Amino acid sequence: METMPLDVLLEKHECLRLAWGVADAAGAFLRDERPGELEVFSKSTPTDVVTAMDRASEEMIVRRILETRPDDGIIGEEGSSRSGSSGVTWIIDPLDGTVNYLFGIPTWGVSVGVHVEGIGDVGVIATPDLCESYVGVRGHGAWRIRGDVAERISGRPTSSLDQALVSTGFGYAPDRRLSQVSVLEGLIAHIRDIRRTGCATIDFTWLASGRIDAYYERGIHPWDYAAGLVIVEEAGARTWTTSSPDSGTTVVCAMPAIFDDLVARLLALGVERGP
Ligand code: LIP
Repeated sequence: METMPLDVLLEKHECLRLAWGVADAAGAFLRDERPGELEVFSKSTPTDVVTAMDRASEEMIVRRILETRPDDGIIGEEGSSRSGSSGVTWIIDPLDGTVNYLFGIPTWGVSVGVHVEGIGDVGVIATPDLCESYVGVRGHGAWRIRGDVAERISGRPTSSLDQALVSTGFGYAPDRRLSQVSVLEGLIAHIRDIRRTGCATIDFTWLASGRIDAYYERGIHPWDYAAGLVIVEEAGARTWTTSSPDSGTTVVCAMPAIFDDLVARLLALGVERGP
C-alpha cells in the first residue's frame, strides 16, 4: 500500500492545503458542536437546528477561503455564491447528508471541490463520524486520510455488472422518488445488491475506496459532486454526467469493466428522465 505524510500530499496543488484546512475544520465543527438530543426536539425544530449548523459551516468555509484568496469564485449550497476573477472556483457542500446528521447516522460529510478554469482539479471530502477524509488531486491520485497519513486508494476491480454493489440516492419530491424507484426496479435483478447511504459525497468516497462498485443518481447539484468526481476519477473510475433544466444533473460513476454495461442499462431505463 502506497502511503505518504499528509503534509507532503498537501503540497501537490496550490489550493489543496486550504481546501483540506476548511473541510477538516468544518467537519470538526459539525461533529463537535452537534446539538445533543436532536431527535427529542419538536417536529420542525431539529431541521432548523440542522439548517443553522449547515449555514454556520458554509460561512466558516467561505470566510477562510476569501481571507486567503479574495479573487476566487464560490459556489455554495447555502447561498454564498459569488463570481471571481482568478479562474479558480470553490464548490462547497458544507453539510451533505443532512437527514443522516439529524438522525445521528454517521454517513454525512463536508465536500470542497476546486475548479481551475472550469476543470475539477482538487476534491476534499471530510467524513468526521467515520474518522477518515478523502483527497483527490488531478494527476496525483486519490487518497484516504486517517490521522496524519495519506493512503493511496483505488476502486475494486469488479469484472461484471451482476457482481456489482451499486449505490444510489433519491430526491425529496414524491413523484421524483417514484420514478427513481422504477429505474431501480429495472436494475436490481442485474446487480449484486443496492446500497443507499443518504449522502452523495459518501457514495463517491466509498466508490473510490472499493466499498462499492458504482454509484448513480439523478437530480444532484455541483456541490454534491464537484469534489467527488475528482476523487473517483483519480481512483480509476469512469464517470458520465448529463444535465437538464428539469432533472438537474444525473451522474453515473463505475469501475471501467462495468461502466458501459451500467450506463447502457440505466439509459434504457430512462435514468436521466422523468419528473
Ligand atoms: C442528500 C444527497 C443525496 C440524496 C439525499 C440528499 P442533503 O443531500 O447527498 O445524494 O440522495 O436524499 O438529497 O439534502 O442531505 O444535503
